[in-house]
Amino acid sequence: MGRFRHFINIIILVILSTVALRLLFDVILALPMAASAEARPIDHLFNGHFWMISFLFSLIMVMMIYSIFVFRRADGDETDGPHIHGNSKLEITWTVIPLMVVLGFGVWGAFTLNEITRPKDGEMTVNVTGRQWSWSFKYPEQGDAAAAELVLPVNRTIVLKMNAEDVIHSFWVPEFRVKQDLVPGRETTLRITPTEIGNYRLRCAEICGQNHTTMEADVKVVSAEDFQAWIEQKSAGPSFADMTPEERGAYWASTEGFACVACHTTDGTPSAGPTWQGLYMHNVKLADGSTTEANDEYLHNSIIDPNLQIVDGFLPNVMPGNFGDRFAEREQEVGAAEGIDLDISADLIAYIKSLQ
Ligand code: HEC
Ligand SMILES: [Cu+2]
Repeated sequence: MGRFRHFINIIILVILSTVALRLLFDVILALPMAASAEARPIDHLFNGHFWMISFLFSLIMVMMIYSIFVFRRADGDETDGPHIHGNSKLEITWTVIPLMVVLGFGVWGAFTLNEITRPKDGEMTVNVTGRQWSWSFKYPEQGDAAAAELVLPVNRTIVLKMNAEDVIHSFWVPEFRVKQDLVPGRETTLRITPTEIGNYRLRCAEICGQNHTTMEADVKVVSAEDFQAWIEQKSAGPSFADMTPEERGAYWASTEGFACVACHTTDGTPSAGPTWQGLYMHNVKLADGSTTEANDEYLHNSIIDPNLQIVDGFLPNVMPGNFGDRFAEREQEVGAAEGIDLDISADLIAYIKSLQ
């Protein structure tokens, strides 16, 4: 068999193997559905990479396996193989071609990044806050409506202005493809143009402590009319004056309020923080060995100044120390809107009291 035949055989095998691998990737590395305009150029880039990976793997494996079988030593052949001292032409080729390909992918990637991050017409801003271990969203163009779920109108570019309150988090909805870190002390932005109405899940993609895996939020892409209706209903908000202190406390503890539930349960199981079930007026063992009664004053101090007394078996500096300020801000907002005097800490204590 002439040299030429081996060439042809290898080329045919490499082509077949490349196509087969690329098709296999569609099954084993299948991407989730694409639900944003940004997903299209990114998926093209993925496609290019998948072809390149399939080709390179095939090129190396086909040549290796072909050689093992076709050029194996014949029975009784004890001679040495030929000595080869480099091949400049080959070496220049296998340096220059990969260099061009890598540069090509780099340029393609830069164009893609520019396309998905550049400002678009008719953008809408949503403020995103991430903290251990919850998300909250504010709509500054819709009267600062606040929510614990991210509701977005379809086919409109959304600019997420993102801030972290404690450590680095990362905003990631796989169906939107794009992903961006939230960094304490620095606002980061991310642009998304949702194209498919539906329900998705936001998850934090940066390991951020004990309850990192539960740092999720619902994402709903809805029609423009449904978005308007949702905003109107959100802006109306709950009427705090009509609620009992326990009801208000449950609301403050929820992800809609201050997300205490990211660390505290009401069913007896400890989480990052102690459970609230049966806490009120029971004895609490503290880390310094002493015991104290969980009365109103203790609970109030535990909420406003959590590092003052640490519960035995739990860590200091996990519970945020800024609830005092955040409560005062909210009390003022609600006070201005409803003309009532709120005491959020007292509401929370009333709620904890009810969890016997
Ligand atoms: C990021 C996690 C986290 C969040 C969010 C959080 N806590 Fe805590 N909490 C803790 C930890 C950890 C402790 C135990 C250590 C300590 O005593 O400070 C604790 C302790 C407490 C205690 C004392 C419990 C006991 O058994 O004596 C109370 C009361 C409390 N938190 C209330 C709240 C309230 C109210 C909120 C929401 C406004 C809240 N916490 C939000 C982590 C958290
Ligand atoms: Cu996180």
